[in-house]
Amino acid sequence: MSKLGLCFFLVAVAPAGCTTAPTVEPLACATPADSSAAADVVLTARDATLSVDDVTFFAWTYDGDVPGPVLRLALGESRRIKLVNAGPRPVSVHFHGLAYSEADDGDPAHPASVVNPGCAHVSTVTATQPGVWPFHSALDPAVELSRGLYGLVVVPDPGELAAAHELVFVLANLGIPMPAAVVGGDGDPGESGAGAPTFFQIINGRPDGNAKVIELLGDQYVASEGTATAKVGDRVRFRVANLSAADTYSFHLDGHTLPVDAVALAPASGFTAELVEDNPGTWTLTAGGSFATYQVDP
Ligand SMILES: [Cu+2]
Repeated sequence: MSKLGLCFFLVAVAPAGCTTAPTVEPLACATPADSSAAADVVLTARDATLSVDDVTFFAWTYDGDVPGPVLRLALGESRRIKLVNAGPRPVSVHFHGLAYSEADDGDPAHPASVVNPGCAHVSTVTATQPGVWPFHSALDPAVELSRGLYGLVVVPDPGELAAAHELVFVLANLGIPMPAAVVGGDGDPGESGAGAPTFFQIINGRPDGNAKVIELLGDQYVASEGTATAKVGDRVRFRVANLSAADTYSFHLDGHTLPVDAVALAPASGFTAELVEDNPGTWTLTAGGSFATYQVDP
């Protein structure tokens, strides 16, 4: 086909112009049957822009937000977890603390679990020990974690008492912000951002006191805007995890004594702490350079 003919053809299908016409071959799906397979949980990888104050983040996400979902599995329970890739680049999911077969590892050495754009993969995981366990994409974890591609699995200890409030705090950093004006630009806008900060410490996906509230409601963890609250006399359980790629965070809650006052959390580690609330006030919960607010009513 002549160059002119090709250009005419492209104009016909793409009115935006015929300057560049990338002919990208779709990548094959490693596990094509998984696209229509049943699952207990579906995670959808997709890009999202998150705006906080005057800064916009170009994030890579599970299910459109950072952090991704917080799942709850009973000890001994197995789940089929389907990762659907609605984003533009390969993605995976790699679980900590759960049992799974080698093919579901999610790293590049296990190609069945690498999910190309438009594809899906079902992993079967089993909760074999109580804990607060991260999951994340493991194709280039340092980059993927700093973009937001992570979530949590909570496996409650069967001996735990019922709590009035169970609050989740995910400590992390989001490394690639951009000014709002860059959103929608050509190429990968996340790489732009002259004059913008280049690094944010975040709690529940947001910097500087904007932490989302992630709370157990019934048997699901639900994220919302606002302030985490409890009242005097409530049993309050905290699930805390560090999803940064390389930074250890010191987690501290003002006005309260958790089992240890400041918990040093290495990357990819988590803990559970609880208390019976006895100290009314508006308290600050700090980790690294970020904070969240926790309000205790009398
Ligand atoms: Cu990991």
